[in-house]
Amino acid sequence: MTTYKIALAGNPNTGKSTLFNALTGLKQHTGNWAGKTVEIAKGSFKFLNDNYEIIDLPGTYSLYATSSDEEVARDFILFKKPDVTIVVLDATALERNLNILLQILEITNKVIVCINLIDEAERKGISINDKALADELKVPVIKVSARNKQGFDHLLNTIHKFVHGKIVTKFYSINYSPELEMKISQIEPMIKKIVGNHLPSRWLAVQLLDGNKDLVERLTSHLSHKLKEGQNDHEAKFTFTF
Ligand SMILES: Nc1nc2c(ncn2[C@@H]2O[C@H](COP(=O)(O)OP(=O)(O)O)[C@@H](O)[C@H]2O)c(=O)[nH]1
Ligand SMILES: [Mg+2]
Repeated sequence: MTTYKIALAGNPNTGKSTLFNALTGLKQHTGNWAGKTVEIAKGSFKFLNDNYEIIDLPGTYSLYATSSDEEVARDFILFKKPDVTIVVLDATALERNLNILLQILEITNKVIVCINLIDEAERKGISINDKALADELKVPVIKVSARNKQGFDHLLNTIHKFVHGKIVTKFYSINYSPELEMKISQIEPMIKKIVGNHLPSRWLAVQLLDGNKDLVERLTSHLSHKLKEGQNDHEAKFTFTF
């Protein structure tokens, strides 16, 4: 039985924990992210002969890592490389939720969008064109109500297809200004030489151009740790303490 890793990410109050609880039931526990006071819940469930380990990341409005919550959410997606990151959006405030979605789509190409609180949206007369969003972003978009377990079959089957390679998605490239795009095209190949396909080189290029010093330090320690240990896997440094 293969175990796949799923991360739940999104703004606070979008129903991530409700979805997490509905999927995992009692198979869950909480712990702190290594060296941080940020609490994360971890749980598991089985579906069609596969085992899933699911992490309820702290809710954040961005991934700029200006708070511990944002740093933990970003580092998990970046270094733990979940097989799927489910970005949970609030159907009643979709526009406000798109910022975090785009940021995540620049960091990982393994995204399923889950539009939650669909019951509440329907009650308010809001209808969501999930197909248009899926076409635009080129990732699966599933409408659910975590509270009523509505849309779960669709969600679980999509996760199954995703981890078995039957759905393949790409990074979403935001087109920046010509000046920025030129700089990106100059430094991205150099970054790619160092990180290969392990880390998202275009996103890293943008972060470096943005002067994200914290990330440079993080990467330096990540890469030097990797060299020291002689390992090509990113597990050791970023662990949970339970
Ligand atoms: N109507 C409705 N409320 C929901 C749904 N999912 C979550 N909620 C409610 O939304 C609030 C925030 O949910 P929570 O899971 O704590 O969000 P989190 O901050 O993203 O973990 C709670 O009051 C939930 O009961 C849903 O599908 N429909
Ligand atoms: Mg929560």
